[in-house]
Amino acid sequence: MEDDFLCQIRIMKLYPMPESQPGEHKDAFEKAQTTCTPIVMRKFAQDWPANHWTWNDLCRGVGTRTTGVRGSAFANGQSTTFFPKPIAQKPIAEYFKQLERNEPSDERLFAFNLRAAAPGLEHRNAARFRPLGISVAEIPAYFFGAPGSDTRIHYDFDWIDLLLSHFKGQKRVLLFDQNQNNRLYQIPGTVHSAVDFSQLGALAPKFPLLSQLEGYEVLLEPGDTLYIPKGYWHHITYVTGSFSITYRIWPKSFKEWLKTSYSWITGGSDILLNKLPGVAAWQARRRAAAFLAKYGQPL
Ligand SMILES: O=C(O)CCC(=O)C(=O)O
Repeated sequence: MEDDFLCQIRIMKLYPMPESQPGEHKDAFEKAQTTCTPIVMRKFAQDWPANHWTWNDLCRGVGTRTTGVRGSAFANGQSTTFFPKPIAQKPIAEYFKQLERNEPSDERLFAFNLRAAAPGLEHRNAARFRPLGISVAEIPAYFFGAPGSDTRIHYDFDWIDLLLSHFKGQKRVLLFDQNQNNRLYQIPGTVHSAVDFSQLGALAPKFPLLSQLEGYEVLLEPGDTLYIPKGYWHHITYVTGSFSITYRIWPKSFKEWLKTSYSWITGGSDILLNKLPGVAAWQARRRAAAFLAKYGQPL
């Protein structure tokens, strides 16, 4: 993983994420949101219940429930709303124990509803954002990962501001703004890049524009909250077994509401359409042709 990290900083230009310390968060966040610049608010979620759960609390909370764990598998040509498919079914507590032992693997829980799986734990945090002057949707979207697993680089299709609060171990996050779309080899009509960031060493010669890429890099520690402005690409590498929860900030203006609602409608139709026979393959062919026309190389 260290090699992967060194490889990323060698290939592209990565700046340290702007950050704020306790006591500075409100002003720093307001400025960040106004300028659409990311910021890591150190220790913002330090006092949240989730920051005090032990792996045992989590295991007890989920009891004997099982779930499908997802892998880091990277495949091109997926639809905009692509959701990684489970690679194995297993008892959730068994998976948490693997994370506690820091066993390297590809296994992740992506946008996982821990509130449904462990209803006895305290999941409500929306009110904790009020000091920042914002309101967030109380959706329990948790992200768990084993050391070495990664979340494919993408931006969220609903074009909304995100707050990622992190717990337990460490994860490394890279962020890139929308000016970097071409340098990231965005697959036309999707929120995905053609570049598998976990294989950069091998892939860099195939994607020369990566050398012009500029973005931010941060190592999240337990209790940190990262503000990811709408449209920012994110790539996440789990350094140790850890988890986060992401909150979506309700849009403030009518125009923003329209854009987010439109994205949900188009995203929802995309999911439904892709279930029809032949549609996913037809869309993949169209995207491959558009990619070839744009970058002069096959997807
Ligand atoms: O932390 C992760 O693994 C993924 C987070 C993410 O993609 C999101 O919050 O949109």
